[in-house]
This record gives sequence, structure tokens and C-alpha cells, in this order.
Amino acid sequence: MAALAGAGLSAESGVPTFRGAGGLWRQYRPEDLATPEAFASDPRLVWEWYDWRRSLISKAGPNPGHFALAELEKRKQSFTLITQNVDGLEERAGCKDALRLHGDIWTLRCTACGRERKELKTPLGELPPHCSCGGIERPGVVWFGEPLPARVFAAAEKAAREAEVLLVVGTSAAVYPAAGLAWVAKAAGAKLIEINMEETALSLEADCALRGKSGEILPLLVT
Ligand code: BJW
Ligand code: ZN
Repeated sequence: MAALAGAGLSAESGVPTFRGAGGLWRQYRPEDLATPEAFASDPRLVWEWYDWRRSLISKAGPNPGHFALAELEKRKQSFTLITQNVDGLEERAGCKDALRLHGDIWTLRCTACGRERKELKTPLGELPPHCSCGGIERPGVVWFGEPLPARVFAAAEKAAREAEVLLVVGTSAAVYPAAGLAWVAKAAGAKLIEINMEETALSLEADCALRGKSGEILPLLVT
């Protein structure tokens, strides 16, 4: 069994999703900010968005959906959580081996020397933050147009291919290659169970579409 999670999983923790209501920050859409081009032209603006989100996440906690996934990981002999989220709430709920397709908002990476460091401070203070080498640091996340971490994606593809059931939780399934993992699983014979408040690009393909909040539905799957 595997699960592919998106921003909806953390919505009940108070972390805004990207698309739909609440997806805007000031007047910007995520597609305007989550790109290397946006960062190159205005690193301070992009960092203000990430600094705001880091502060929100630091005040939030895992919700019953995160805890249910951690419980599945503990109980099932074979269970892989694949997440598009960068907030780390899965780990805070007790998940040990989540595959992070889009990186980690708590990691900073130097654009000059490539050094990575964990930084949990919120707010960060000086924006953009700087590395000890003097270079500007960026969030350790994957932006549009950037490749996903190859080993993580390969492990996710393998888990999707081998799963008998794939839970697709709180994702609009609009961003690739992450969304493609559901098609990989389906093509290899998995049953797709979608848990989402709304219909998505994947709903018609799903063997079962459960409409509602993941924080309410996921705990029902582990009782
Ligand atoms: C609830 C709920 C509740 C609410 N309970 N449910 C044309 C076609 C296909 C692909 C492309 C294309 N043009 C360009 C591309 C590629 C592009 C892409 O997919 N673009 C699309 C927009 C079309 N992809 C990329 O660029 C990727 N890289 C790539 O392809 O590289 C190729 C390459 C190879 C070699 C060299 C170089 C390049 C990278 C994608 C990176 C995405 N990054 C972001 C930001 C991460 C950092 C950050 O957090 O800031 O990832 S964008 C953003 O979207 C974030 C998310 O992980 C991702 C997915 O969003 P998600 O999670 O689905 O959230 P929402 O908001 O969309 O949906 C929330 C859902 O929850 C909704 O359905 C709600 O109903 C539901 N919900 N409350 C249950 N309580
Ligand atoms: Zn550096």
C-alpha cells in the first residue's frame, strides 16, 4: 500500500493549499512565486512568502489525517508515504520514511556553494538569508521547471508500481511528475482511492472517490 499526499492533507492544520480558495498570497499565485525565475528577479519577495509560510507551519501541528498515515506506516508491513508537501508535518506525526518529492521548507541551500543547512527559526530575520560563504540562500524545495530529487522520485515510482492500493490524499493532481504516480500505480494494477473534498483530474480514474476532509476520512481507514 502507498499514499500520495498533497496540500489538502495539511489544510486542517491551518496550512493554506496552493490552488482554490486561500491559494493566493498578497496578489500572487503560487505559479508566480515557486519558480527559479521569480527568485532570480526578486529573492526578497519569494523569501517573504516562504518566511510567512514557515511561521504558519511552525505554529501548526499535525492533524488526525497525518496521524492516521503514521499509524498505517506502523501497522502495514509494506506502506510508503509519498508526499508533495514541504511542511514536515508527516514526521511530526510520527512518519519515519516519507518520500518528499518537492523538498523541505526547513532546509536552506546556498545558491553559490550548494551548502545545505537546517534552519527552524521563524521569522528568519534578514531576507534573503545568506550562507557563511556570502552567497544568497534559497528554500530547499523544488520549483516549477526544476527536476525532482532523482533517488526520491525513483523510490516513489517503485512504490507506486508495487502498491496494490494507492491512497491519493488532498491533491489536485495537477502538478507533474507527482500526479503521474497515480497513473503509474493504476497502470500496474493498483486500486486508486481518492480522498478529497472536491473532484480532481483523477476522480474519474479512481476506483473509489471519498469526498470529504482527509482529517476525518483517513482515521476511519485505520480503525
Ligand atoms: C482537501 C482538503 C481536506 C483541501 N481534505 N482534501 C504541462 C503539462 C504537464 C506538465 C507540465 C506542463 N507544463 C509544465 C509542466 C511541468 C510542471 C507542471 O506540472 N506544471 C503544471 C502546473 C502543469 N512541473 C514541474 O515543473 C516539475 N518539474 C519538472 O517537471 O521537471 C522536469 C525537468 C527535468 C529535468 C530537468 C529540468 C526539469 C516541478 C514541480 C514542482 C512543484 N512545486 C510546488 C512548490 C513546492 C515548494 C513549496 O511548497 O513552495 O509544489 S508547486 C505546488 O503544487 C507544490 C505542491 O506540492 C504542488 C501540488 O499541489 P497540491 O499538493 O496538489 O495542492 P493543491 O492546492 O493544488 O490542491 C489541494 C487539494 O486538496 C485540492 O484538490 C483540494 O480540493 C483538496 N483539499 N482541503 C482533503 N481538508
Ligand atoms: Zn555558500
